[in-house]
Amino acid sequence: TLDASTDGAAIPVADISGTGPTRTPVQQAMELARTYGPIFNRRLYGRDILFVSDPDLVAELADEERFSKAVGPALVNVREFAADGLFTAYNDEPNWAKAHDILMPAFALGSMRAYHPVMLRVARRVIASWDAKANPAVGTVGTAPRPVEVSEDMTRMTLDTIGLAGFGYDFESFARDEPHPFVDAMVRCLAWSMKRLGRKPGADHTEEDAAFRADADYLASVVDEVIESRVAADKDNGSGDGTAPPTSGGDEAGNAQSFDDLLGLMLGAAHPADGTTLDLANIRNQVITFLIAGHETTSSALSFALYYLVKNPAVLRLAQREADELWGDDPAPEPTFEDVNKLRYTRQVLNEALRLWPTAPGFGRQAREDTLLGGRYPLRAGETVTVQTPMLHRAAVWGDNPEAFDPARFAPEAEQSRSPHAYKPFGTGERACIGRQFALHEATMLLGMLLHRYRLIDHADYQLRIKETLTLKPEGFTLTLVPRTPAD
Ligand code: MNH
Repeated sequence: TLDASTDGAAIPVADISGTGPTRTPVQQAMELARTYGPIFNRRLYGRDILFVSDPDLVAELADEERFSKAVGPALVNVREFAADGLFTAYNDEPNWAKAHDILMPAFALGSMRAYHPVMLRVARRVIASWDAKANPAVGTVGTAPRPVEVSEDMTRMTLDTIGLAGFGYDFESFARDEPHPFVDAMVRCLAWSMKRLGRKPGADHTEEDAAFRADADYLASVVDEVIESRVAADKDNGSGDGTAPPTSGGDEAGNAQSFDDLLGLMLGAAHPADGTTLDLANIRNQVITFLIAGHETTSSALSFALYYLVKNPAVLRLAQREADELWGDDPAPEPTFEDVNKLRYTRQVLNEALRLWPTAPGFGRQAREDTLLGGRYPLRAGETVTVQTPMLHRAAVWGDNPEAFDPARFAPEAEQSRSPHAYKPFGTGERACIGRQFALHEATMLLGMLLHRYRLIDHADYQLRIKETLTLKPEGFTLTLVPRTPAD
């Protein structure tokens, strides 16, 4: 395939067949990049993945005239349960453009205003849960605060948010001691998709595949419940045409949803150009796609941000000061939509966390025609390249100490002087993340509220351990909390 026998330059080959796949292929590929450089072929049992992390090469890969999204081997596996949903649809599958056009208005900047009340309502669930652990109940005075499981609680928050904001469905994750079963089944489906990439030819995987099928069927059954509960609510509202918002009477926080949420759009809206709607099979695929894409990566981004904050007290101080400037000593402020946009430094904290650990740690691009990447690496039409974002985000343009956590890298002046192609946590081009503003609004608000309210105590001197299931998340990260006083 790609070697010095062509006219182009040789691409190093890192053959890992001897050691076999690991449980942490992303971190392993980062090590390989440190050895082999910013372009290399990782070979496993004769199958190659071409990794690229050089900003100039990535700038080329981002050129939509020459390259487009590749649904690479990992996403082909995800298609087993998300099929032609937005994330995993092939570029030329008609349902991609159709769903994209119908759903885009729900992700325009202005729509975030409509999601704000729901996001706030769920943020308050985190605080109620953390308060209970920070302040041991009366009668237990003197007992130590109980630790919170950070990744699990961030997942409760983001799952409830996408459920309510997208579909008017309440997963009620904070009322459960264990994560909602949807989360476990989803994580196993993602892990199956990842492990399947490392299969040794000829080995028997019947059992794993049967377990995967059962999980995928369960996910589909949750989706059916989400859709059915909406259709039932619409009937109760006397509309019956699928277009009525789910909570037209307003929810417990008194915020009426006056816009069509994702499900409302999909069930009711006609395509702006041709007047057709999405079919039910595709709507199911979109619901499962949004329930997964809409919570898993945002949750982990928040967990990484909290991890770096407790390890960097000076940064934590700055972020706390920003929240304090907005909300003063009020222990229970009512953040407005505008407030969240003012949390600039807090947003930089999230950007920086996503630089070091982009929670969707790569994306695929494919050549539209035969081409030479960087003027020297030959690629054939259709050939897939994986942009290795964790290493792109540590390239020389990030300075001498790329491992240092420093949100000042995302100050406006710093951003202007850096190539936009050095930072791609949300992918690129027309297939880039549709939920970016949604994720950042939700995460920035919660982070601001948490920092304003609590002192975060790294009681166990947590050492970062990253769990990989296609996505990345800190594993076993716990904190204890002490309510802040004005003196803090
Ligand atoms: Mn999201 C695509 C990362 C939050 C819904 N997302 C992508 C891609 C990346 C990504 C990278 C591009 C993948 C590719 O090129 O193959 N997404 C993130 C990260 C966060 C995130 C790091 C949070 C932080 N994403 C969200 C949220 C939603 C969402 C929140 C929904 C509410 N993302 C999507 C969808 C796509 C996508 C849908 C596919 C878009 C398309 O191809 O049209």
